[in-house]
Amino acid sequence: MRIVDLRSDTVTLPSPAMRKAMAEAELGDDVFGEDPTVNRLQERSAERMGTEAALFVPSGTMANLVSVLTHCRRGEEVILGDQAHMFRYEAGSMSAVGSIHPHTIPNQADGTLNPADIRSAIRPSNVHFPRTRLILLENTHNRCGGAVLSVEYTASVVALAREHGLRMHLDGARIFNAAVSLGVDVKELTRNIDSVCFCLSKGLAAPVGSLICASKDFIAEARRNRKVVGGGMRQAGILAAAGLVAMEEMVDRLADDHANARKLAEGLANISSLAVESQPATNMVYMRLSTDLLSPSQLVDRMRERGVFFLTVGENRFRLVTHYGISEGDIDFVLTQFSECLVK
Ligand code: TLP
Repeated sequence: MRIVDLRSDTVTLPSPAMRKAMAEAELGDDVFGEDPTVNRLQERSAERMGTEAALFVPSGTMANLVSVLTHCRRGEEVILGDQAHMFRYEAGSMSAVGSIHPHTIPNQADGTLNPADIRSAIRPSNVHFPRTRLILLENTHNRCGGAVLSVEYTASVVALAREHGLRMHLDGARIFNAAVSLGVDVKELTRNIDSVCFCLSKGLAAPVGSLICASKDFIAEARRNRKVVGGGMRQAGILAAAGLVAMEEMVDRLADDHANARKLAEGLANISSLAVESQPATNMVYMRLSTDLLSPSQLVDRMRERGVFFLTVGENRFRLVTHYGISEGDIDFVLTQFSECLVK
């Protein structure tokens, strides 16, 4: 049976070139800093992001947690969007592990935080209040439709942070999708940000891993915090090898995923019982069911029987993600299945 899995770009499988690189990777003990392949990946990542150094960690969740632990002490505060992945989907890690206080403000539909909201969230010095330490942005913004934050917007929030003596962290799990969508070098989107993390295991299709990119001093401290949360890996070069291939070979092709997402959104918008939220800027399509002839869970189940997988991410809200494993032909197949399921 034909399966088209649109649940996430995390379901991507490594390319043949990645498997070959993994099999042949030069290895060492990375906790001693002696894995040459990990070291190469870290150097290459820092170069790409325009930072002094980088650190390989097992997941995007750990990349965000280790970054926030490195910026903030107990009781300090992070300003972030109420739709931020780190707030909604990372098991409350900053408070669970770090005793760090999340201060949420509303995300706008385009994934931005309103500068006026950021300003009013910054705490004055007062013994009653937590100390504000960090502002966190997410680019692309997952729950805001895979939206892209622009170079100008990002720079304006960096300037605001500087004005108030605050630090900036960017959850750039899909920062390469943003750069490809805007047609800019990724460094434009990370300029002057204190810490940026990105994932190898989403659209870039490597099996495991994320990078934290920042100054040398920050990375030295982050290495300690990675150890605290058990993220020090040994012969991790076997994973880093796939990551190096991902960075070389998988970035430009993200444009194909974006084109497939647009095609999917256009096709779904033509089906009267579906309401697509907006034209996708990257690889995510969000939609709702606009009929009560069947329930949201029935739609998911019936489409699953037809070989089309996607996620429910709200009461009547679905997410469909294009990626390396999805071809243009798969999009045609998916559209046919939706039409048949909803028309019959
Ligand atoms: N997002 C996943 C899961 O939440 C399901 C997905 O399928 O989109 N930041 C952002 C913006 C993310 O979207 C994710 C993963 C993470 C961080 C965490 O990365 P991992 O899964 O590697 O811990």
